[in-house]
Amino acid sequence: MSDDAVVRPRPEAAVTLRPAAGARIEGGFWGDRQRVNRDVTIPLGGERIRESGAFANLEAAARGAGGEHRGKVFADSDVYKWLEAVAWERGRAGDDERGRTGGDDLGRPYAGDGEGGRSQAGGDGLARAYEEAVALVAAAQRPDGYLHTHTQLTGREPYSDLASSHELYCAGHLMQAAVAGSRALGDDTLLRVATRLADHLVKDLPAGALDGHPQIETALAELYRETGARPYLDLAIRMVTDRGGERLPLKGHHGPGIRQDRVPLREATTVEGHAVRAMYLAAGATDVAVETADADLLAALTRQWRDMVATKTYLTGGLGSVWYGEQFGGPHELTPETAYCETCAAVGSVQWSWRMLLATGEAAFADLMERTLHNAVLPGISLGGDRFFYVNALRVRAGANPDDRRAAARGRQDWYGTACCPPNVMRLLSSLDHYLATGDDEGVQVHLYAPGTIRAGGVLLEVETDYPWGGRVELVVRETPDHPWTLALRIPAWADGAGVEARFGGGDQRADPGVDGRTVAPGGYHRVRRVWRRGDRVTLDLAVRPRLTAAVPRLDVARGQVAVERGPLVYCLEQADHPGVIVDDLCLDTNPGLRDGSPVTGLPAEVVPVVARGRAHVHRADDAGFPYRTAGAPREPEHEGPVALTFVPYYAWANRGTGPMTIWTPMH
Ligand code: FUB
Ligand code: ZN
Repeated sequence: MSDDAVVRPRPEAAVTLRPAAGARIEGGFWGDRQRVNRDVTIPLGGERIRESGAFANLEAAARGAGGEHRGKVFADSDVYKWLEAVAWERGRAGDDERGRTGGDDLGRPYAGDGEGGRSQAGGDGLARAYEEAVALVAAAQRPDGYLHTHTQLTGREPYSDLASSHELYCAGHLMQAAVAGSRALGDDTLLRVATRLADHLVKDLPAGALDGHPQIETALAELYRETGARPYLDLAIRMVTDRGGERLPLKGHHGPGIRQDRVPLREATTVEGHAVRAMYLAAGATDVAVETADADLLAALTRQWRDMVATKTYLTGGLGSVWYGEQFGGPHELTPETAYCETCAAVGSVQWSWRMLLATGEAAFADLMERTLHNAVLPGISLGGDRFFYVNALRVRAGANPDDRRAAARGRQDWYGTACCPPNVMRLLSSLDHYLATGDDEGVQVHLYAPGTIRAGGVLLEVETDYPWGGRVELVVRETPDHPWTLALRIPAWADGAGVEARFGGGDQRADPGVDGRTVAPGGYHRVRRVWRRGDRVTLDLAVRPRLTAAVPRLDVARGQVAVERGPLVYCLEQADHPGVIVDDLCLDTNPGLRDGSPVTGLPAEVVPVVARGRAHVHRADDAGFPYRTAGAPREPEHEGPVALTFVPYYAWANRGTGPMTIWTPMH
């Protein structure tokens, strides 16, 4: 995106923010991940959350009992995120029952009264578990609408410790679950709970009060969209405006930045502090900017987003390089082995970029979403869907200390005492269909490529692809209005050499300058406007092939090193593929280059590895002493070689045991 790109809020973006019932993933890369999410992760997550005591807290609150609260102060939010995931998932199952082309339109999903529509699909155990949990949440709510089990069970005064209590953070997650229940299932049970709590906030929250952990801002905006109740949006506006005034009390060594309270959002030039909090706040502020057509606020957010991408984003899209306080580091402080890259921060980043995309239509936002989804969200969950990473390091050294439960060196974990990440991945995967495409008066914009269908404004597109393994995407027009409309296809910034060609049905075989087989420019949308006919077919070739990526010099921890990427996927060297050598010692020969390899043992057959030739540095006996020597002093032999290098997609690492791994590989 160029610096002078027009930044203008588009109030209609609020409409497209509604989930795209008409966009539907059917199998393929993401469909597989969604299937595992539905069949393994969501049921298992429900059990783990029950074991953590979060349901017991709600039961105790429902009984009006005081006493012990189990788990973290934000334990309620685990239940709410899980409920949100289940609601979206059940909505998708409902789509199955309606048939593939069901739903209404990108802008008005689930419209109508559910004639064959909102079945209680997923009909079975999941539906029952959902309904019981919703009833429990409703029962736990105080008669005056207040709800936060930690406060209720410990008898603390509501809203008396907002800097730490996470009361509004939990309220926000409840609201998002409620919005999902309403949109996906047409069920307003949770929505009624959420609006009573929101009304309590509007009435009883002390003037100027803010939560130490932003989250509620975007939730209030969404609740406003769902209900039309303006006070909810007004409260979100107030919270976004008041932020940055150093209002929150400080704790320990932390300054106000960690709680996003150091610089007012309109003045901020970068992101700072706790990465998840920063992302959630930015997403909420973008909602506010769009709803109020506030161009200044959107310009400030754009500035911050650009600076984040330019100086504080890992190659994976991961965010946060400082473990202390789970924070952003300084510019270009992007050390691979101490990367924090919390999975939740990646989820928050997708949410923010999605809102920026809707507000501006700029492809750069979709580019970051795609990078982050594949390489920063997905690594947070195992291929089997039952083990998780909270922290996503870009490098693990031989002998790395596995003591901290979050340490990548310890491998994926069954669950975490702070279990924010797993249910965040669940809700994102179960709602991923919503992020594929948008529609407006111009036509249809396709942002992410997955097999399935896209329905918008009288258009029905069928998409076939095995992306990201292959770069070919076939889009077939199945239904179309008679008037001209524009098909906008995102060409990712990495897609040098991408091409588009078309076959028009309906007897119209004229060449079209937009689709004549020529190469199209990466880093934007390729637009084709015409009167379309059923059966028209556009083929996009995104030229997916292995490539080498280097970092700017200021990112000195990566100087002299390269990363392998292929399409939207970042690759890594993993110990499992390099017996007899240690990954820490490997370096890459760029001659004869990179090529696609054959399937590797222990990973699904469709995973395309990248192979290359490399060498291993010799680790000599005297290297085990003081590991420094006079610069330039001869050291023979330097290398053993050649070594066959196998790079695998980073998201798939640590599924075959945990050992050394690196995304950046030295060139010598
Ligand atoms: O504070 C709630 C969540 O716990 C944060 O978003 C995560 O970073 C973890 O600290
Ligand atoms: Zn998390």
